[in-house]
Amino acid sequence: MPLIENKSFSSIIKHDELDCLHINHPDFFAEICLQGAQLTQFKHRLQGDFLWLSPTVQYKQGQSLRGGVPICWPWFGILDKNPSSVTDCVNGPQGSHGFARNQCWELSNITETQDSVMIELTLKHSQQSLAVWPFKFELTCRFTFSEKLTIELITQNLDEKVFTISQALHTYFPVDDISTVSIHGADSHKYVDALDDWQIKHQQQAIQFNQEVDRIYLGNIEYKFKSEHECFELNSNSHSSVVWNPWINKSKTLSQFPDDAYQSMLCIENANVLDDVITVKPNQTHTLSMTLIKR
Ligand code: TA6
Repeated sequence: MPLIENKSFSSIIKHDELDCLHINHPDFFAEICLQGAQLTQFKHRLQGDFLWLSPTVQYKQGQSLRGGVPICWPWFGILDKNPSSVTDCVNGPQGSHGFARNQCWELSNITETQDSVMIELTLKHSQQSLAVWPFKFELTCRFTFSEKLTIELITQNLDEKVFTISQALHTYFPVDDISTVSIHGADSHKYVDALDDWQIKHQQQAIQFNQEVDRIYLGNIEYKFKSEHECFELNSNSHSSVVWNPWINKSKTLSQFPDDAYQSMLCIENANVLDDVITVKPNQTHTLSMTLIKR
């Protein structure tokens, strides 16, 4: 892989069945699996872990890893729960969260500086993808690592037809103890409760956890929550997001997930879903971006 040669901080290693990019910068460490362009670890010298990764994670071909930032594209969640503009683009019944997270992406750019590393991975249409989703596309994920984390998911329509997608950066965060976490920023926003017949509700105050939570929040939200005496701040350009913790019963059904792991993680997923789905015209692009800061 010529791109990786003569790089100061970046190298390719193998975890079980998967090739992973390791970034060993003096200030931070990051790991990205080429499968799914899935960021699995980002740890800063001073600020610690930005992400949660399952202690029982498996590096197997064709199977998303539990943790880090899975990329859900070109549909989010259960396909049939999407607007018809999204489901009409998909051939036949398909699994949750699209196919991008299970495909092998190409490493397309590495830029290293004294203070940061920028990595780009790219996924293009294939015979396999065209059978499921009959559109030509180029999907690029750009990671910028420094004292913060920025991720940009760029969809380019290479087809003659318009298409509509739902998508999410499905980020797993580490927490000391889920029962003590309060997530701020969503106060007074509407949300769809995926666990209560998809009813629309209003978030009164901070989001707290004493049961399974699986909610789609509407509008643009700047999330903040505390863990390990540090404050996580998550911003995005999207107008929908998902907050999820599986709690006790759902945890027992999840792959690569110890029964008690719900106590030390939560997901906040910057997304384009429901009324916020994205229609991309031929030769146009759309970028879903997020920035994660720890203070
Ligand atoms: O984003 C929340 C969610 O849709 C949950 O309902 C749960 O299914 C989670 O994603 C994980 O999905 P996965 O397919 O990665 O196990």
